[in-house]
Amino acid sequence: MTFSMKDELLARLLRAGGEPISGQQLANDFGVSRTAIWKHIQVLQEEGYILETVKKKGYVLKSAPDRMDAARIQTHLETERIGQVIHHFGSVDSTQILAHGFVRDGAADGTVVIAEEQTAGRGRMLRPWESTAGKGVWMTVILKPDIPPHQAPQFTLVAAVSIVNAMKALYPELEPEIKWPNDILLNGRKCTGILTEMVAEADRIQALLIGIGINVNQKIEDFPQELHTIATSISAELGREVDRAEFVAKVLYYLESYGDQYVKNGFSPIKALWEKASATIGRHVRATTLREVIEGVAVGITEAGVLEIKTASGEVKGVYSADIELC
Ligand code: BT5
Repeated sequence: MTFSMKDELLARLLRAGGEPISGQQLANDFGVSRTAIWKHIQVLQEEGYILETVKKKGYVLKSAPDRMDAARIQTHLETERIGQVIHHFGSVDSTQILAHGFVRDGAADGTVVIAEEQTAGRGRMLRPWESTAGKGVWMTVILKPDIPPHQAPQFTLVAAVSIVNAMKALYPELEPEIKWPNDILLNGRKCTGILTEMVAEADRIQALLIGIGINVNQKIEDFPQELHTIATSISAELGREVDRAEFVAKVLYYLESYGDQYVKNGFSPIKALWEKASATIGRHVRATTLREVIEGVAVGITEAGVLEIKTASGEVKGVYSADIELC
């Protein structure tokens, strides 16, 4: 794992489980001065970590705010690649924009860019994505799978299945459903959106940027008025707040496991999981594409992840990309 000095220090304090660690010990271990350690302790305090100095014994972590610092996520991480490098930010315009920069700078496969707040979070076709400070998971996962560019959209479905399974694993009382292609619904309201972008050459993917926005600890009143009836969060449905760092680690675990399975064994196993969680299949839908509006019954998805809609005339039409209304 790649840690910044602050994260390394936080990881040590978390591992100490309430026992004091002396400033001198930390200074020796990190090969820096005690003043340097103290400066990082101050940064942690400014971020809301409550640290006490026990005389002659050292620093004790008393309580931690709900934040997604790399060290916090990595305490729960069960992956080999995804999340080994995590860039965590306070406020950014969009993790997607930042991730493009990291890709240009040669980011490793599995690098995660995550923020507490986005001021210009975006959805598909540059629609705004509401990203309240400290309440959600706003992250972009950079992947470098060995697949041809035309398979990239399937990774949206891989990500959807991963998030659904992470939710079910940690909060079994929830019943998440996937609305093709990129929404996850809880009780019919949108809780998650996924935006998959790609940097590619003609026949080779250089990097996939999987943008994931999950409403976690918002109350309905935290959303802007226009989302009050269409959006929800994990905590609004559960009736309690949850630990975002633990949840992120679980999402990354399933993303690695299903992503690897997809690259190795193809789309079939993912398709089966996707269909199990689908809110779309078997429903009457209205699909608005860039060219037309198609109405009918969603009958399935193909091996390529294309949605098939059977219209009133009996014709089955394939939809590659659209906004779907469940009628
Ligand atoms: C999406 O677009 O659903 C993809 C959203 C991806 C967001 C992530 S956050 C991390 C990364 N960085 C970014 O800048 N983006 C990604 P789309 O299907 O186009 O849906 C957008 C629509 O969802 C908007 O027009 C609103 O109606 C609605 N919406 C906006 N914010 C929402 C929220 N927080 N919860 C539920 N619905 C929302």
